Amino acid sequence: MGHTHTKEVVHVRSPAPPPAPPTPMFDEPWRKIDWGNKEELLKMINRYTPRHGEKHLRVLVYGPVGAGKSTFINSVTSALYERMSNEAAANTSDSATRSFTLEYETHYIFKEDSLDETYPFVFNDIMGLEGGEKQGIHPEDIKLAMKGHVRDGYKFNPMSPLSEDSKHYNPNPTIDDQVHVLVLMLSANCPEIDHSVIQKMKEVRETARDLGIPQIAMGTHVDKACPEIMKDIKNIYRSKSMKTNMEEFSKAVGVPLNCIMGVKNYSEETDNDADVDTLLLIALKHIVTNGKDFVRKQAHKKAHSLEGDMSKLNVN
Ligand SMILES: Nc1nc2c(ncn2[C@@H]2O[C@H](COP(=O)(O)OP(=O)(O)OP(=O)(O)O)[C@@H](O)[C@H]2O)c(=O)[nH]1
Ligand SMILES: [Mg+2]
Repeated sequence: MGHTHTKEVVHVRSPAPPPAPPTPMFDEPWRKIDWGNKEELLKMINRYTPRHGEKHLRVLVYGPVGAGKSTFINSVTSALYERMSNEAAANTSDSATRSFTLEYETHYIFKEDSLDETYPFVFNDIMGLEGGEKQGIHPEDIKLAMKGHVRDGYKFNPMSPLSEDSKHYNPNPTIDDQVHVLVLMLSANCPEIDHSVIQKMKEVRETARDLGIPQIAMGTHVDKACPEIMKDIKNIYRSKSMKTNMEEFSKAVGVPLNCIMGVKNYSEETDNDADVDTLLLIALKHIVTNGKDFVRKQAHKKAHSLEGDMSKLNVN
């Protein structure tokens, strides 16, 4: 019997990629969230009724291009409605470098099943901040908006701020035209912010401080910032990278850590998620309580200065 030679076939496979290192996580979350407490949050939000002469609280949302400002307004509305809402036009791409929102617009949130009743808070959406002198919203326009000088429909011009002779300039803003809460929105998935954008934010924050307007910051895109958060949003305050991210964010923009909140906006979902809603409603609750305190303080100050004026009148 002769030898038969069988050819050995060797399958060459590319080596398996090394397993990804585990994402470092805290055993206990560094910030406690009462998941599944939506009803209580909704009650607290609904408890606010305007009582110092204001019709509503005005919330101004600002931040770099693509941070999720317009999507946040939609997401908060979706959390209140418990169904998706797309009130503010948001970008379909999350890697845009130019602002998608170009006009000043006030978003009213109608109560479900009501034709004309709205929630006592409104959101103003604006153009995104961009690096460089001639791009993105002019920081002066954000300051004018805070003081209530900007009318809806104003198309932002990166080259120059709104001028007093424009039809969109409101020379006599009322308490309802003024901003009561300033919300800075940054993507937690964007490791570096352009130096000139930081500078512009600083300018805006200083004006808000001088006007006494409360400031809150939000870290969006948390799902994209950490795989464990992507798997389960309840890991948001267990992820070590997220905490580092928020601490760096706090240092870079000068907002204390306890004024920064993480949120995941609705970007591709068709249905609500109770945990995503919880984070959005916690953010809204902070916005409303801060705005309420500010309006009360303003009313108190005004009453006291009037009292002072009256006593001067009595003396003379
Ligand atoms: N995965 C994820 N995507 C988000 C989140 N927030 C926003 N996005 C997406 O990011 C993109 C930009 O969102 P926008 O809301 O248009 O951002 P913006 O801040 O209004 O941007 P400008 O108007 O251009 O300044 C959109 O494609 C959103 O769907 C988030 O929390 N998670
Ligand atoms: Mg926008």
